[in-house]
Amino acid sequence: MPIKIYFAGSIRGGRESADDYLALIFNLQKFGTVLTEHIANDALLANEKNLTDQQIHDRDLEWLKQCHIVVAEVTQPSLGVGYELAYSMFLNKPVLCLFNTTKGRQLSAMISGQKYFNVFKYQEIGSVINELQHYFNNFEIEQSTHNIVNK
Ligand code: 6K6
Repeated sequence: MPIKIYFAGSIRGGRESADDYLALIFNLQKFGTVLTEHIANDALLANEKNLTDQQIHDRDLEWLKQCHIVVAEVTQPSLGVGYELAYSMFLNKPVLCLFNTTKGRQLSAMISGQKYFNVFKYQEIGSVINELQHYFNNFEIEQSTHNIVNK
């Protein structure tokens, strides 16, 4: 069964990191199915506008429950992403947060101060690709060793 990945990135919080989301989702698709491909795709995102906020919220939480791993790009502050991170912890999902240190921002202490989240700081997207490879290799080894079934 392919790994289901929930990618989180800012939408209404601002789209300054949208190019990074595109590169990240492209690379994440090498490791599994990205449930939230629309986050980097403006055409798909436009379709989302046909849904009510409640439909978006309920659907996204359903995907969060189904996923095996959460990967969040957290450079651009976003209430929605913060909420998804807290919810992921509540659901016991493995979480990898990616933070670009070159954008003049500081990561919220509520994320960097919570040991549950794996925070990877990067300067360019190439180094994230290596980190993803490492992270997903470990995840697969853990899954086969402990026969973890993520619900
Ligand atoms: C399109 C353009 C403006 O609003 C939309 C439709 N909104 C959303 N569509 C899909 N997922 C959403 C939407 N709004 C929030 N989310 C979820 O919260 C995504 O999974 C993102 O990871 C996160 C973004 O939250 P905000 O607060 O930055 O919007």
